[in-house]
Amino acid sequence: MKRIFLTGFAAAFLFSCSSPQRDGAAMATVSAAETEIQQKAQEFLATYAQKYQELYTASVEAEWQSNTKIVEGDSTNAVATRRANEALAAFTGSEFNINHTRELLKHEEHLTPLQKKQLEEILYTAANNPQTIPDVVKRRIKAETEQTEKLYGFDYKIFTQKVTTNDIDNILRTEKDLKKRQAAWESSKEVGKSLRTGILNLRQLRNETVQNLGFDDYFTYQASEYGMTRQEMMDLMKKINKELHPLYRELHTYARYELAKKYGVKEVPDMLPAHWLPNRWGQDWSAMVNVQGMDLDAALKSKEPKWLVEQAERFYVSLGFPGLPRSFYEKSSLYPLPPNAGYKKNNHASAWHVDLENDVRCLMSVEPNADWYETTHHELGHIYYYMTYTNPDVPVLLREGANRAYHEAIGSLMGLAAMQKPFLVELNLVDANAKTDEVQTLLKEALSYVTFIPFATGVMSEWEHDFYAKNLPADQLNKRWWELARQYQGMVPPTVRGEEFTDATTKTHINDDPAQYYDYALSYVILFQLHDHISRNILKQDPHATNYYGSKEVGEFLKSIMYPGASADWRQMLKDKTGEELSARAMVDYFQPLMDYLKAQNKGRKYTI
Ligand code: X8Z
Ligand code: ZN
Repeated sequence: MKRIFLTGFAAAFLFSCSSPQRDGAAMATVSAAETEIQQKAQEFLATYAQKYQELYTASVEAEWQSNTKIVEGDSTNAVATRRANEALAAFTGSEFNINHTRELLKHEEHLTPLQKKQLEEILYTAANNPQTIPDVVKRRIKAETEQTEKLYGFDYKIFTQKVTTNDIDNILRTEKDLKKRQAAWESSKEVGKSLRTGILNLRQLRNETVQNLGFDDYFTYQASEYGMTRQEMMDLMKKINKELHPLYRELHTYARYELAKKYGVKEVPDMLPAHWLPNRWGQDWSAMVNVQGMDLDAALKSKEPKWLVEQAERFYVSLGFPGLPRSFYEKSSLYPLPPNAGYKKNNHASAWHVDLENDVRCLMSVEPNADWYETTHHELGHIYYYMTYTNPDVPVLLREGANRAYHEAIGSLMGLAAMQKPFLVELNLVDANAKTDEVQTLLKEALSYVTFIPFATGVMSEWEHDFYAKNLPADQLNKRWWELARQYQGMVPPTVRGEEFTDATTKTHINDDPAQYYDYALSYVILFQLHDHISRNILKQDPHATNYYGSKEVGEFLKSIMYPGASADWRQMLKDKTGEELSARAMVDYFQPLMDYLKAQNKGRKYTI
C-alpha cells in the first residue's frame, strides 16, 4: 500500500466573515470580495500547509521506525510514534482549523478551484482526528500502533519451525503435499487470534472519530474521498464483480479440476479448499500455471534481490522518468532481515512519501521471484507518482493520487507490462526464440488479475462494509468472512474455522489500511483502461504482447496523469486520457480470448458457482 497518515493548527489566524455585497456597483464589489477571500484563503492555506508538512514528516518518520524495527518488549518506537501521531492529530483536527476551513468554504464561489480542493482536503483529514473528542483520537492512535506491532511482530511457526511470510508463500506456491500445504496455510492464520480484540476496539474508535464530523461510519468516510457514498461504492463493486463473473466462474471450475489432479484427489470438491491455492487468501492464483519458455521464477532465481529493484527503476527511467534519488537506496528497507537480526519488520510491501518532498522510501522484503518482481514495479509506481506530483504546481496538501485507486494503478500497470513476453525478451529473461503458448500466458494473467476481483470487490469490501457500517456482531467475524469467501470466491477453509480465529485480520490491510481495499479492485479496472489505451493508441501493439521499454511517449502519457496529483478531477482525467468513463470493459475485453479455451477445458465439468 501506499502510506498516507491522516491525521491540525493553532495559529492566530483571524478570519472575518463578511458576506459579499449584493448592492450597487456589483461587479467591482464582487471582485473585491473575491480578492479578499482568496487572499485570506491563501494565507490560511500557506500557514496550515507549512505546519502540516512539518508534523506529517515527523509522524511518517516515526511510523517508519515502528514498521522497520519491531523489537519485542521495547516500546521506544511505539511511544515516539504515538507522540508524533498525536501532535499531527491535534493540529489537523483542531477546532480552530475546522472552523476556519468551514468559514472559508462558505464562500466557495469566490475561491479558486485549487483553494477549494485544499480546504476540502483539510476537512477530510480533520474528520479522522477531531479534537472535539481528543481522547477518542488518542486512544485510536494508541490502538493502531499496538495492532501494527502485534501483526508484524508475530512469530510464524510451522509446527515448531520458525518461518517468515515469504517462506509460507513459497510453500503455498510450490508444495504438492496437501498436509504440508495445510500446515503452512494454518500457520499463516494464527496471527489472527491475537488481533481480534484490537480490531474490535479499532472499529469502535474509527467509527466514533469520523462520526463526530458527521460521517455515518468509517467505511462511509473512506468512500467519501472518491466523492461517493457508501452505497454507491458497494454498487460499483457489485457491478465490477458481475462483469467479471463469467470469466471467474470458468477459472474456478478449471482450478478445482486441475488442482484435484495435481494433488491426487479423486473427488473434485465443489468449493476450492483455501489451502489448495497458491496464496494465503486465494487472491492470486497465477503460480498455478507455469508457461513453458516463460518461467520467470527460474529466470530470476540466480539474480540478486537488488537486481529486481534496480531493474524496475531502469524500466521507469527508460520511459523518461528520472533515476531514484540516492536517499531512496540509503533510507529504504528493501530486503528481508537476517534471521538473527533480533527484531522484525513489516512484511508487506509499501511505499512512503516521508516529507511530501524528495524523501521517498520503500519497505519491502524482496526475494528473487516473479511475485517480488511484480511487486517492485508496483511499489516504484507509488514512488514515481510521489516524485512526479512533487512539483511547484501541486500544493503540498494535494500531493496524492487523482484518487487512491490511481495511485495503486500506475505501479500495477507497470507490473503487468513488465511481465509481457516482448519486454521479458528485451531483458533476456525469456529466450527470443522460445515458443510460448499465448493462451497459457493469458490464463496465467487471468489467474492473477481476474481471481483478485471477487476477493477485493466481495470478500474484503463487503466484510469491511459490514464490520464498520453494519456493526457486524463480534461473535460473527469469522463466520461472515468465510460466508463471503464461499459466496464470492467459491472457497472454503480446510477445517471449520470458529470464532477463536479472526481470519480477516491476517490480511494486513484490515488492520492498517482500513475500509479501502476496493481501491485495488478499482485500480485493476483503471489499469486495464490505461493499458488498452497505451497499447492500441500509443504503441500500436497488441495489448497482450507489448513492450513499453524505452517509450518516451508512454512516459509522457503517464506523467500527464501523475503530474497534477489530487488537483485533478479523477473522473474527468479518465475521460480525457482514455475517452472512457470508469469501466471494466477493457479488462473484460483483454481476457475475452480465454473464454473459449476455458469453456472447452471445462466441458462436461460441474460448475458450482
Ligand atoms: O498491498 C498491495 C501492494 C502494496 S500497496 C503490494 N497490493 C494488494 C495486496 O497485496 O493485497 C497490491 C495488489 C493487492
Ligand atoms: Zn500499492
